Order: sequence, then C-alpha cells, then structure tokens
Amino acid sequence: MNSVVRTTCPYCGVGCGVEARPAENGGYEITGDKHHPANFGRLCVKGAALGETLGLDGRLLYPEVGGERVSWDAALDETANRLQAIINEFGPKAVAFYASGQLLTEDYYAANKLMKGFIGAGNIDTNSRLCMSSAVVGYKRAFGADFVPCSYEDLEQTDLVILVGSNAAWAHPVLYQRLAQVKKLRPQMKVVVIDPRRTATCDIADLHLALRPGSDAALFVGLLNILQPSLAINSFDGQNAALEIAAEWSLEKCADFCQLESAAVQTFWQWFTQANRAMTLYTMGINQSSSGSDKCNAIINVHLASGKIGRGGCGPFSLTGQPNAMGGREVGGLANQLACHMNFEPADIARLGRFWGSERIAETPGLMAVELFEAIGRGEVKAVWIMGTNPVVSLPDNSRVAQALARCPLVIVSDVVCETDTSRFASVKFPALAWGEKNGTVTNSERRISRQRAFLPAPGEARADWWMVAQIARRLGYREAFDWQHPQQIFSEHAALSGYENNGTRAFDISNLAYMTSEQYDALEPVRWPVSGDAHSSFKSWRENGKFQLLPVEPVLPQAKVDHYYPLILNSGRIRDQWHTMTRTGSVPRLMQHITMPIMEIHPRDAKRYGVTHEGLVRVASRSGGMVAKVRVSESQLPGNVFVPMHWNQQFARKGQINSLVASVCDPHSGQPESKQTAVRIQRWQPAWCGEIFARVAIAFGEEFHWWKQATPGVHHFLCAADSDAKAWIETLAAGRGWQLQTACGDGQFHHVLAWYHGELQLAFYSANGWQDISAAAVLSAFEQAPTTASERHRLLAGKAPDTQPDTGATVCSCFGVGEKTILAAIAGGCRSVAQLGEKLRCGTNCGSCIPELKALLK
Ligand SMILES: Nc1nc2c(c(=O)[nH]1)N[C@H]1C(S)=C(S)[C@@H](COP(=O)(O)OP(=O)(O)OC[C@H]3O[C@@H](n4cnc5c(=O)[nH]c(N)nc54)[C@H](O)[C@@H]3O)O[C@H]1N2
Ligand SMILES: Nc1nc2c(c(=O)[nH]1)N[C@H]1C(S)=C(S)[C@@H](COP(=O)(O)OP(=O)(O)OC[C@H]3O[C@@H](n4cnc5c(=O)[nH]c(N)nc54)[C@H](O)[C@@H]3O)O[C@H]1N2
Ligand code: SF4
Ligand SMILES: [Mo]
Repeated sequence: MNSVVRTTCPYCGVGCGVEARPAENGGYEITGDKHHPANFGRLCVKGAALGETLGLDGRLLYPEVGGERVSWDAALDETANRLQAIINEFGPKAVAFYASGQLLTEDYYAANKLMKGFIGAGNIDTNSRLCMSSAVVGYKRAFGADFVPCSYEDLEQTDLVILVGSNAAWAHPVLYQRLAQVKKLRPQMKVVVIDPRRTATCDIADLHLALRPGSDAALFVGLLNILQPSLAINSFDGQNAALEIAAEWSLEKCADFCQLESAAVQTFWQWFTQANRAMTLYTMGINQSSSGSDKCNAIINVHLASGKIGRGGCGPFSLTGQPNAMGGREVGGLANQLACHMNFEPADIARLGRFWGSERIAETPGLMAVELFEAIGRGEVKAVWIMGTNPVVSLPDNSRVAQALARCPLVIVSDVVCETDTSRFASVKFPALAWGEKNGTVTNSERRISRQRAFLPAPGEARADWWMVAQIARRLGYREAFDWQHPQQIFSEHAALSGYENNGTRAFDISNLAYMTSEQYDALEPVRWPVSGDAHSSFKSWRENGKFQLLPVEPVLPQAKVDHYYPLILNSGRIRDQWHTMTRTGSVPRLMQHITMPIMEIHPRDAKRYGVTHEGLVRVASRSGGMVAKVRVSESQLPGNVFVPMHWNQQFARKGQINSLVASVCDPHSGQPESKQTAVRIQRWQPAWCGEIFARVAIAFGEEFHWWKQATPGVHHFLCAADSDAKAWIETLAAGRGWQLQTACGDGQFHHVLAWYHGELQLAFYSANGWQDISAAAVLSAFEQAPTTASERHRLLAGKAPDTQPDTGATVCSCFGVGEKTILAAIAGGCRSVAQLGEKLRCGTNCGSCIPELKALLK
C-alpha cells in the first residue's frame, strides 16, 4: 500500500478525518484531511502524533491461553468450549461481554448480535456506561429517542455557547478551536463556561461560573423557572410538575446552592433568555454524576421551554467522548437497549427475532458495567469477554474490579497491547488489530459516520474484533448468522436493520446505506444521519410523532460528602496529551512531556492549610483506597477541591490510579458512576529522596518505591521516590555487573551516579531531597554516544546539558516541542503576545491547544 489513505482519528468524538502518507523513513506521515467536514484539515496534538504510535513494541501479536502462546484455532476452540460449558450449566446470564466505544461499528454490532441475539442474555455493556449513558437517558426521556439535535456547524450560527462540565480545549480540541475561531470572528457571540475548575476552556469565556461541585442542576432548574411565563400551557408532557419544582428555585436559592454570586447567575440567565440562539455543550462534568441523567434533562428542559432547539445555532449538545461512542448507541451496545434504537419491548424483541432469524433474543436488560463487575465478584457471572477497554483502570473502586476478575473462571481479553492492568487477569488473550490496521466505520458526536481504513498490514496474528466474535459464534453453533467475510457485509446488515419495519418509528435509519458494494463502502464519504435532510428538520418531524417531555428535576448534591476525616472533594478528568489508560499515548515521548506524572491540583489556601507545597509529593486517600501525586498549587482550583488526572495506572506508576479512590456510586437511571466527586484527605509525603533514573537494563522496583514511567526511546526511564537509602539501592543494582561507578554526593543533599561499562553509559541516576532539573535530552544523547572529555562527563554527572545544548524546560507546545524555558526567554526578549511567540518559536501555530498556557506564561 503506497498511496495516501484517508481515514479517521481513533481518539476523541470530534471524529477528525486524517490522511496517512508513507514517509521516507519507512513510517507514516499523518495530516488532517482538508475535505473532512469534522475538522477541515485541522488536527490536535494527539491526532498529529498518530504516526508515532504505529510501532509494534508492547503489542499483543499472538493468541494466548493461560499465558502460553497457542494457535488461533486452539484459542477459539478452547474459549468456545468453556463458554458453552458455562452456558449449559448456569444459563446464558452467567456470561457477559464488556465492550467499548472504541470498537468499530462492525465489531460492536457483531458482539451485540451474539450476546443479545444468540446467547440470549442482555449482558453486554460497555465503557460508554462510564461516559455517555446519562446523556442517552436524558435524550430518551425528553424526545423518546436517543436523538442528538445539534451539529458542529450550529456553532457558526449561535449567539451563546454554554460549555458545562466540559474542558473542550483539552478533550475536544479541534471542535474547541473551531469555536475559538467563531469567537474571534464574531466577538459578540457569548461563551459561558460552567466548571468548578478554571480550565484552559475558560480562555475564550465571557463568564466562568466556578460552581460548587455537582450543583449544576440548580442553574438550569432556576432558569426554567424564569422561562415559565413564555411557555404555552401543556406544550409538553410533565410540564406542570417540572414548573412546580422550578418555581421553588429562586435566584437566591440557586446562587446559594451553587455557591455562586447571585449577579453571576443572573447574568447567565439573562444572556440565555435574551439570546435568539443558544447551544449548551455538555460532557463528563454533567454525565459522571449520581444524578447525571436528571442534569441532562434539566439542560434539555430549558432548550425545549425556550424554543432554542430544532433550528440552526440551537440545542442541547452532548459531546461524545470516544471515537465511536455514538456508533455504540446506534448498534445498541448498552445492556438496557436492543439494536438500532430498539428497546426491550415485545414488538421490538419479535422484530429482531425475525430479522436475525433467532428465537433466543434477550428479553430483559442485562447488567450495567458496575453491577456487572459486582456480579462477577459474587460469582454469578462466570465468564466475561472484555473488548477494547481497560476496566481495572477505568471503573470506580478498581481494587474490587481486580478482585472480581481474579475470581472469575473465564476472563477473555481482546486488546492491542500485551500488558495492561486488566490483561493480567486474562485466561485468554486475543490480539486485536489496532488503528491503521483495522477497517470499518465510526460515528462522531454530530452523528457523522466516517470510515476508518487500514493502511498497514495485520502484524503477527492480530485479527479484527468482529472476526473473533464471528469465529466464536460459529463455534457456538451460529454459523449462518455470523458468516461474514468482510466488514462491509456487517455494515450492510446493520444499515438494513436500522430501516427494517421502521416507517419513521425509530430516529436512527441509515437503510439507504445498506446495499453498498464493497467498492462503494471503501469509497464511502463521511455521511451524517438522518441521511435524508438536515438534523433540524428531521428533529422537527420527529417531534410531530409524539409529545416531548419536560422532566421534573429536583436538584440534589453529589452523594460524596466531605466530613472531618475526608474534608476535600476530589475531581478527576483528562489532560491535554494523554488518552485514557495511556496504552497508546503513554509511549510517545512528546505526549509524555507535557505532564510527566500524576499531579494533584490544589488551591493555595488549601495547600497552606494542609501543609503541602508546590512540586512536593502528597498522599491522597479516600475510604476506598489511596494514591500518590505531585502537588500543583493553582488558583484555578476552588478551595475545598482537588483535581487529579484519570490516566495513570499500574503500567505507568506505582499507586497512581485515581479509581482506587472513587466509590462505585451510580446514577439510578443510567448506571453511570459519580466519577467526578469523591471525598478525600491529603497528607504531605516527604520521601527520603526523589530521583530520576535512566538505564539500559530493566529495573525492578521494590514495594518501598514509588515510580513513574517516562516515554524515552531506547532506555528505561523513571521518576522515582522512596524512604529507603538511594545509595544502597544503586549499589545493589550495580552489583556483579562489572560497572564502573562515577558518583557525586553533596552532604546528603544529593546523590548522583553514572555507571560505565567498556566506555558505554549503562545507567544514570540522580537523587536529591527534592526534584531536580535533569536534562533528559543530554542523558539520552550520552546513551547514544558517550561523552569523551572529563568535563563533559562532569556536566553529565550533574544532569546538565552540554554548553552547546540549551535546556528548554517542560514541553508546552507538543506539536513543535517548544519548552517553557524557551518561551520565557522569548518573553523576556520582548515577545508580548501569542502571535509574536508563534512567529518567533512556532509554538501555538499548529493545533492551538497550548494557547491558553502561552497566555498564562505571558501573564
Ligand atoms: N486529551 C484527551 N481528550 C479526550 C479523552 C482523553 O482521554 N484525553 N477522552 C475522551 C473521552 S472518552 C471523553 S468522555 C471526553 C471527556 O471530555 P470532558 O468531559 O471535557 O473531560 P473531563 O476532563 O473528564 O471533564 C470535564 C470537566 O468537568 C469538570 N467537572 C467536574 N465536576 C464538575 C461539576 O460538578 N460540574 C461541572 N459543570 N463540571 C465539573 C472538570 O473539572 C473538568 O474540567 O474527552 C475525550 N477526549
Ligand atoms: N475517575 C474517572 N474514571 C473514569 C473517567 C473519569 O473521568 N474519571 N472517565 C471514564 C470514561 S468517560 C471513559 S470513556 C473510560 C475510558 O476507559 P477505558 O476504556 O478503560 O480506557 P482505554 O485506555 O481507552 O481502554 C481501551 C483499551 O482497548 C485497547 N485497544 C485499543 N484499540 C483497540 C482495538 O482496536 N481493539 C481492541 N480489542 N482493543 C483496543 C487499548 O490498548 C486499551 O487497553 O474511563 C472512565 N473512567
Ligand atoms: S480533536 Fe479528537 S478526533 Fe480530532 S485529532 Fe484531536 S483527538 Fe483526534
Ligand atoms: Mo468517555
């Protein structure tokens, strides 16, 4: 394959089109697809770094059973036999699939069909439960369908954008840049950000409401109250009850509940009522809540009541997180839905039975993610197939998840990487095709279906996820229903089902894509559903089908409550350059340089109160577990709140996992966990030493260490800290290897060691009683080519860059690798604006996601 391949980014729900072009070095150059309507050529830093994730290091390439490599036939036969035995003995509900919004639609459709259509249980759920499930409940309760009534181009027509619980600048960067562009061209368009933290997204905000965590519903219920006079009687089901509650939420009560100034709340409400067009973009700060579904409805209510829906520039827009979260909703991958927007109702069950030719369609919803792992822990579910997700990292109270998997008789894991926190518990491992190798479709936030196309050959014996499912299905006796040879056949079947006996009764209908040839499928241009007509007019005609509902919402606070022992609320979320559990992004050097270890952001007042210092280490503990992080003192936090990234796990750190702290408290309607609020306490940890180690040989850390893996090519590189003796540790590590040690010790203040073997650098270790500024670039080049003069070796022992190699500091702009020190020097040298910095250093001129940080440095 030599020419340019047009495909779709595998990260966030913006769904950007990318082009992969063979590069001269044998790799691939990845650029934005100028013709793709989601991004028109733009990419963020994660998308732009895709070419750096294509290596096969750490990949799972062969099937394994019980930790031993076996042939595909052996692995599939063994798995199918064991599944069948469990089903025979304990019934279909004793097995479950736990899938992912990162599977392709074809993979997802196949898994859902096997579980709900042929094994005959509802037990397939997905990581979208942790992500989108409250949003789905919100739409379904309001409109009777999971219908997202907005598209990206609405941003270009709106007068007011409210971002609530969304850090789009980091989590949906290309969409955010599009919004920033609109704001630049039309400064009169107002932007309101509602988030307890001051995030990079606030950079373009006219108003930032830093509300009390979890209190959002009050802002929208109070707003509904002031919209009441303009509402015609009985326009909506539930209207009276909704308005009755709203009438109790006066401005003062709302401001008090949210701990905001009344004037700020009033401004927000005034802007909303006065704007002709308004959009509310909402994500995890809303969904990941024990009352997330109600919050979604509180948002939808104000759009319905004000008529700011069903026309350009208007509407409640839940942004999807994962690349195919929407595709999962279409195929019905959640345990409480059937395929293609059908529900567990007799007519739908019978219809699916006719279409699939099966008499075993599941008749009741299956277990939702958190419940599912609880049932595994109790031994009720005896086999689980985990596909494309890493639940031991991402589910709340993850030590219980690990315990459950440890007890589970059959754990099947399909993944692209070999070692994950979850795959440690696998009885069977299936090697999946990764991005660039797999072939199929994904649907983005605005319901746009795009092709992911392969441009690389399958490595080792990796296979498509749909293929594995079909192979197991055939072995379970369902050959005919799973006799696909190509993803196009699956897509056709899915599209045909969407139109089957539909007649306008189900919003999701892509049946005109059902009869494509494989050439047409390969050439499929990005297409948005409803495929006929625009979203707003389809939404209007959908509305004529039935009455919409104003759901009565009573605002409540999170279930997590602070007390004397656990006095702080812990918030969690994304950082700019990492993706989830880091299996792909964690090994890309330039994505690791922005934030190198778990940080805990804390307000200066609290830092003082709890005796923690900027850059120092801290232990964070909840009633469920604990972690260690590096303190970042920041005015962007509210007092009483701390924030930790969600990404770190046991492959990248010892005790860096947020979900060892988060409790498994869920929304009763959606089953979505309250991942954004946990009561914690913190305690300063002053280890005997902090350090940094680089080595040619693998390093084993004992239990007494904390370590944080770095993505440095060619060497093992860690940050580390411990209460034990650093000197003794290095001596043990070096013992018997014939290394020549060169050391520098300063009065117990620091201890540096270089280890040489036949003139080659083997190890470089730098410890001190605080973090030091070590030039990783200098150490790395010494591993490639050992310094020759004594003075060069001395500089290396000090951890300093050679005179010729400037130290640039922590990376701020990952696109062009521009460091903080370089930027500060340019500012000192006269640069006064982001534009001037861009001209001089190029920083901020590509994806733009570092612009908020550049502005902060300029300040
Ligand atoms: N870089 C990067 N981008 C990603 C991902 C990634 O891993 N890395 N993952 C993708 C996925 S799957 C998802 S779901 C999206 C998530 O996208 P976002 O939801 O934008 O990301 P988060 O950082 O999880 O949370 C958003 C914000 O919610 C705020 N928040 C916390 N509690 C509250 C509250 O009570 N009220 C309000 N209003 N806000 C609150 C947090 O402070 C945080 O700034 O990102 C997608 N994009
Ligand atoms: N505390 C807290 N917890 C959270 C969140 C939070 O904000 N705070 N956010 C939640 C949200 S919104 C989400 S979406 C989840 C995400 O959490 P996860 O879904 O657990 O995270 P990922 O790292 O995306 O896991 C994907 C796995 O699939 C593998 N993989 C990649 N490509 C393929 C493929 O093509 N096929 C197969 N079979 N495997 C593949 C990857 O190597 C990886 O192991 O985390 C949730 N957990
Ligand atoms: S914005 Fe999302 S889809 Fe677009 S390049 Fe970045 S990660 Fe990929
Ligand atoms: Mo997500």
